[in-house]
Amino acid sequence: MGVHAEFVLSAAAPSQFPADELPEVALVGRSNVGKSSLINALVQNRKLARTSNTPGRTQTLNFYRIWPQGKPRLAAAPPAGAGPDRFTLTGGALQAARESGAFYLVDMPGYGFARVSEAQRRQWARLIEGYLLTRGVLRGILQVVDLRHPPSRDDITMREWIRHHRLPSLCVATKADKIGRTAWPRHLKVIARDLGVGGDAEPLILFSAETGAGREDVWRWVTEQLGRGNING
Ligand SMILES: Nc1nc2c(ncn2[C@@H]2O[C@H](COP(=O)(O)OP(=O)(O)O)[C@@H](O)[C@H]2O)c(=O)[nH]1
Ligand SMILES: [Mg+2]
Repeated sequence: MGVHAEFVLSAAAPSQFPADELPEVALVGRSNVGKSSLINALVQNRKLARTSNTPGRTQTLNFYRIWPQGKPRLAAAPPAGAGPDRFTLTGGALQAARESGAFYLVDMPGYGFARVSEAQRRQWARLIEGYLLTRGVLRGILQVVDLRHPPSRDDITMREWIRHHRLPSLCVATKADKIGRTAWPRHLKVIARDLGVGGDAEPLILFSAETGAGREDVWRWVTEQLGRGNING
């Protein structure tokens, strides 16, 4: 059976985050960089996460539940009801999820789109920082950047923040298919230099949602993180 992935919920505040305590890996990166496409490519489902050409403004965290070995039949439909509880796995379904290594990929709202107010920016920072620093089940962060361009000021700030807080992270340089292969090493070098990534502690991987390049590497990193402890535990 292949990987099964399902959208679970969008959360605008911590009270709305899933409560079933499966481990989580979060994706950060600027709006339109390719976070949703990376999720779709990773689980090989083009229709799971919505991708778009226009930078989205929704300030929500989107939770996708991933079943690496397929979804067991035990995991029945969630009970009806209101609020985040209705998405929460319980009993036999939760047990099955744990045993089969299910986890969440969390698509974070993109940073660095131009026309937002200072108040919106602060709200964004509170939501993101609150999540990344206090989420007990968080196991790692995928920072997504564009292989074609030098990292933006926001990419650098994000990387420094991740490093400052010693959070385990993988830097993924995506859209590799948009430039020629012979240019890859040169572009990777710029990203490694500007972000200080590429070593063992903060690895750098080339990716393409279009061709699937780097998919196995990202999957392996995520799997390794899931086998480790919680980072805010
Ligand atoms: N050619 C190519 N296009 C990509 C890739 N990743 C994302 N895109 C495109 O870039 C745009 C933004 O992608 P999306 O995943 O929605 O970005 P997000 O805002 O970070 O979630 C969409 O038009 C995608 O089809 C990639 O690896 N290769
Ligand atoms: Mg997206």
